[in-house]
Amino acid sequence: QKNLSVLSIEQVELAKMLLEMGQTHLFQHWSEPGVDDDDEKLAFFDQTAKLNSSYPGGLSAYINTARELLADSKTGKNPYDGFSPSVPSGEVLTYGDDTFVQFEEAGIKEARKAAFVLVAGGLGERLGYNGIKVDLPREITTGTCFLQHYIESILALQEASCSLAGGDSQAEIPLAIMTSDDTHLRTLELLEKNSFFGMKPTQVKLLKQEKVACLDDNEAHLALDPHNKYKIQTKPHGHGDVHSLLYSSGLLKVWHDAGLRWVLFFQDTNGLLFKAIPAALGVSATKQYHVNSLAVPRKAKEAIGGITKLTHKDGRTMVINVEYNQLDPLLRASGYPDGDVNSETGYSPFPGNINQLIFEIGPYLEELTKTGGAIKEFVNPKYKDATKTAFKSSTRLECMMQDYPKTLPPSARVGFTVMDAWLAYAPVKNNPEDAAKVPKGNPYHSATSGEMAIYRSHSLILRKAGVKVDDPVIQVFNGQEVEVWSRVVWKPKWALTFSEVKSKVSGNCSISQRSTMAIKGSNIALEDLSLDGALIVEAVDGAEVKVGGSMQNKGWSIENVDYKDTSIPEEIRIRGFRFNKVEQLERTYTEPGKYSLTP
Ligand code: UGB
Repeated sequence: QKNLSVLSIEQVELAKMLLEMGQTHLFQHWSEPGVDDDDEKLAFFDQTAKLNSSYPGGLSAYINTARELLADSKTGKNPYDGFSPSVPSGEVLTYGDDTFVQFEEAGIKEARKAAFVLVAGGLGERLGYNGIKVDLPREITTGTCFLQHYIESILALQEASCSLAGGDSQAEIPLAIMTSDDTHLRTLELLEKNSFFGMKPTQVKLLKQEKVACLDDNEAHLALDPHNKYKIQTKPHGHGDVHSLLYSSGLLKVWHDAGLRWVLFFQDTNGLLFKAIPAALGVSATKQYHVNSLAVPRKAKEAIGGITKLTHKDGRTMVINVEYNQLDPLLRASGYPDGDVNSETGYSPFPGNINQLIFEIGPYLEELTKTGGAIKEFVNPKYKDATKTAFKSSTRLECMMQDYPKTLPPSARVGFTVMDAWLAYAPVKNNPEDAAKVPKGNPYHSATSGEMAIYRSHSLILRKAGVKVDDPVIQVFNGQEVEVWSRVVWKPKWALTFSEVKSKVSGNCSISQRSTMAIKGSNIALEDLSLDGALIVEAVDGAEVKVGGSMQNKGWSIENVDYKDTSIPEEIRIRGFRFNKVEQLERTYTEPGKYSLTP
């Protein structure tokens, strides 16, 4: 039998601290020391040590903050007390104009000094998908999953940036992925099974976030696990953990010492994000922003945070994301009786935060050295009744990565960049049932809309580059009415920027609405192509392919599927459609050389 005498001094000190902080209930059911000192009790000490070390300031700081926040919540204190909201001004970009093209160029130049951080610790409860979200296909024309697309985008940026720097730069853009117990193993498996989708394994670092202790009441008594009374119940702390992890793992310092200048944060299921990265990074570099948040026009009450300027009575101001459930009450309490409403533009005057953040590494590391990566937290207890004395179930502190600027001094350069939603934002967050209930005109943020948005974006970009792309038709899938454009997709290495797209399209090109086109290769040029059907072209690096002429075939038709039909794989039925691949022209070029593909 094991004995509690094996405990380290730190573990004993930690237990003393818990007793002093009013947490005796954690031990009350324990037998005398020396009796029944079994594995469960030892595991309790291991767990508390872990909870203590993974939280900046340790468990005592966690309990103190929890008491303060729970007291504020009980009295109904407004977290924005003393602040009044107003519409901030930021960089508003128009896709394809000269300014946009210049920003894209500046961004590509900077990319080799960037590191990417994907926050992928969330289970996606709103989507209700059984797997990890980064394993979902971004679109089913090629079947490429989100993680593969993200990695291919970063590799394409790396290559474009290095060749702009003269080709002699060997920069590798690092990718860190924040996982959690819910996603870690499956993320690692996905990467390993697919040889890291072409990245060097050393280029990718997984940082696992830990859950935090649950709280039973307003006194911040830590909650015991209902199934194991020698274990503290834990729940996720939120994506804000990414800052303390980058700091405590030492990774941020490694990047800084390697001369990197930017860190870009992004979320698990936005299939359009990388269309916005070059220009947004260009804005950061040109405007020398310490913090740059990407935003899109936002419909009032849409479930994404609003970027807001907050001015305090004492004169302090900050530009910050105000979460969707707080923006409306804040406005109502500040002299806007109608709350969050659309203006004459049809959108809320507060741009929508898409949680794509670009930080300059130097000032970021300096700040984290002071804070250890701790950022402002919040608590959201569900009370049993209006006396607010008891909770329906245990709660915990939470934090969001976009709250980082809240602790910055006024001298920090915090800006934001607004881009068209059709270009930059198509998250997959809602299950079909909830998406079908979204008020008409507001985005569904579902697997259906997420995929259709990719086709729309590619079609619109081609149109801007001079290709005649037919208008979309309206169709209903899983109860959601969406625009169906030609199913056009290309690999990131084909084109990252508008200039690159334009350089690969020439003459009179046209694509009919019923067409499908997948371009999988970097050197594929479209010249006088008229497509009415399905065309799939793949080419290795070094193969130069010219595609042109009038191509017609039966193509791929779209079939409705019902999300309730469990005979169909989940990743398909959540989008409400699949393709019937009747006929296509498909060519794969495996050897370097010059080729011409005509009907
Ligand atoms: N995530 C983690 O990595 N760990 C966690 O503990 C939790 C989440 P959600 P949310 O873009 O539409 C955000 O749940 O938090 C990852 C912004 O706060 O999809 O409801 C998770 O894996 C909001 O302002 O989103 O809302 C995922 O990649 C708005 O911008 C990411 O964090 C909204 O996103 C986001 O998690 C949006």
